[in-house]
Amino acid sequence: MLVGLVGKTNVGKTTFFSAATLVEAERGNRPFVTIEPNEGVAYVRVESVCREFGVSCEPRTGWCNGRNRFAPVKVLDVAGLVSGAHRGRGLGNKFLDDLRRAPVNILVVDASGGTDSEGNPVPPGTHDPTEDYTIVSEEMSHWIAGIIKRNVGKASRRIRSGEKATAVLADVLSGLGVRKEDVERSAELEGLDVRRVGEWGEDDLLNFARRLREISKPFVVAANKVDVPEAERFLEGLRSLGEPVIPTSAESELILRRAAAAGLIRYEPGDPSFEIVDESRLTEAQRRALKLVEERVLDRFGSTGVQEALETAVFDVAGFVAVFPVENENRLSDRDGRVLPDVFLMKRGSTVRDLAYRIHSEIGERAVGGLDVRTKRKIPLDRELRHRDVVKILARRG
Ligand SMILES: Nc1nc2c(ncn2[C@@H]2O[C@H](COP(=O)(O)OP(=O)(O)OP(=O)(O)O)[C@@H](O)[C@H]2O)c(=O)[nH]1
Ligand SMILES: [Mg+2]
Repeated sequence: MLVGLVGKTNVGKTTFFSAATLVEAERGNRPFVTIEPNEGVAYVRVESVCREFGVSCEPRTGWCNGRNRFAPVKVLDVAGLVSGAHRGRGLGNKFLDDLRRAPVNILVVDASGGTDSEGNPVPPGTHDPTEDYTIVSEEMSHWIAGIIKRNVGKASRRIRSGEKATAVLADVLSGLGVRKEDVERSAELEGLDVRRVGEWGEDDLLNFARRLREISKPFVVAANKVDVPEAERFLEGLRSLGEPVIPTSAESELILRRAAAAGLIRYEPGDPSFEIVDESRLTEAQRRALKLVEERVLDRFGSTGVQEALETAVFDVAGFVAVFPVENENRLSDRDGRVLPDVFLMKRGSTVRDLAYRIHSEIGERAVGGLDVRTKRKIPLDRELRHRDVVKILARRG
């Protein structure tokens, strides 16, 4: 599971990335600091099943605090965009290709209104951040339109030779996770005939790409820099854009995660508060920074929002479910006795068979069904997985 971070330049994407993954990467208050993408692992919370079964998790990756199991997701931070990127402005938009594999993107905007259209710092409150949103959704639409354009000759030939038009176009865009239904729906909404894609004008193509972007590349908007008081006035406007909006302070999350890693505070991602371990170990500057995070972010918004943005993206928007595979249904362990070693994030609609293949292709081939460990009932290979299922795969001997 990959979550992409997109946005205008200088809005805090890399800060969000570092806060979520604790991977160091260059940040700075100027446009185009990031050039090459940064990839790291963040964790989303899944209510753990260990308590219910009276066992203790022994995660291979991530961790469990008895309440929540933290499941790994990859996060990709890419270069920033400016308007006209598809015409080569700024760093262009070709790097969006890196986001092909992401079923959902977090669109980071500077909700404080403190960066202009070009990503230059301006006084907070002077730039409307809904424009940050428009720049990115438009550039993503141009990116999709560009992919179709590059392939339109080949696609038209395939259609003329009898292949179904929607299938051909979905195939051209399959790297983006676009499905036939998405192509059909977008064309229908725009009143376009996919069989004649070769004759579409620029506007037809772009309108089609906009629809397709909405349907197949959804956003969660991270309204970032809410620690800056001016952000308050822009939240309503951002909420009217029709996408989920999560107020975030990536900078605050980074401060908290680092302080926790250094043993200065007790804090887990997503917590509404933190606890100072030992006052005397804090410098005056650290004490002041933590106080600001508490007053300006945690007390007002309930959390830094970074965790909530990730979880909204993975579970609510991309619709993934978390599944716990086990080999021993009594001990909830793998073959080596390791208790609840994994939690897999699986696409909505994934089945017991998909889980078997995810464990190992050979297990996938030998699987004959599953066991729902909660009910101890057998379940068929085509049964859809549900969030927090605990499943044992039943397989023929190899
Ligand atoms: N006040 C405040 N500043 C933030 C926050 N997040 C990031 N910043 C600041 O915003 C500036 C840009 O941060 P980056 O993370 O480098 O932004 P980016 O979107 O990755 O920028 P590019 O890679 O250059 O496109 C830096 O000065 C950060 O310290 C936040 O939550 N609050
Ligand atoms: Mg960056």
